[in-house]
Amino acid sequence: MPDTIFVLNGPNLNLLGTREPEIYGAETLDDNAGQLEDRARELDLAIDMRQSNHEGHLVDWLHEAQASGAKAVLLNAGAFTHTSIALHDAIKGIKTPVIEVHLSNPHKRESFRHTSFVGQAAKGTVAGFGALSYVLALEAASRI
Ligand code: CA2
Repeated sequence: MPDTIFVLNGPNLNLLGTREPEIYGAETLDDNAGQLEDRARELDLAIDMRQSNHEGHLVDWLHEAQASGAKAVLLNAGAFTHTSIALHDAIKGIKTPVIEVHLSNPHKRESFRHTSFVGQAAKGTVAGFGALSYVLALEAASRI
């Protein structure tokens, strides 16, 4: 039975591929999931990929990751990254390692994206490589 990695995506990431391709790439979230599944199979891992526009769902899923024995969580919390103490506390509240993921590099963007409450609690961060950020984070998850 392969270990499972939760891949949690926050608000507006369901719109990927429809707007702002210069920032987020032209691929949809499903395209990204497909790429990730391919690499996961090679690493003998299973992916459980979800998206929600609701902060509480992401909190519940972080708790579920621990309860279900997932090996790690890849978390792109979208704009909640920069606002959510609840996600910060949820990450600190579980033992499952959480890797922060971003398509863009928030540090190259507006100053309001420079603070990450997720990153301050996460094991590490991969950002700025588009869909490849998720794959690189999966590599990290497979080694920790
Ligand atoms: O770069 C990332 O992955 C972000 O987490 C994406 C968030 C942004 O608020 C973070 O600062 C960085 C935004 C996701 C919204 O994605 C859209 C995609 C297409 C059209 C509209 C929004």
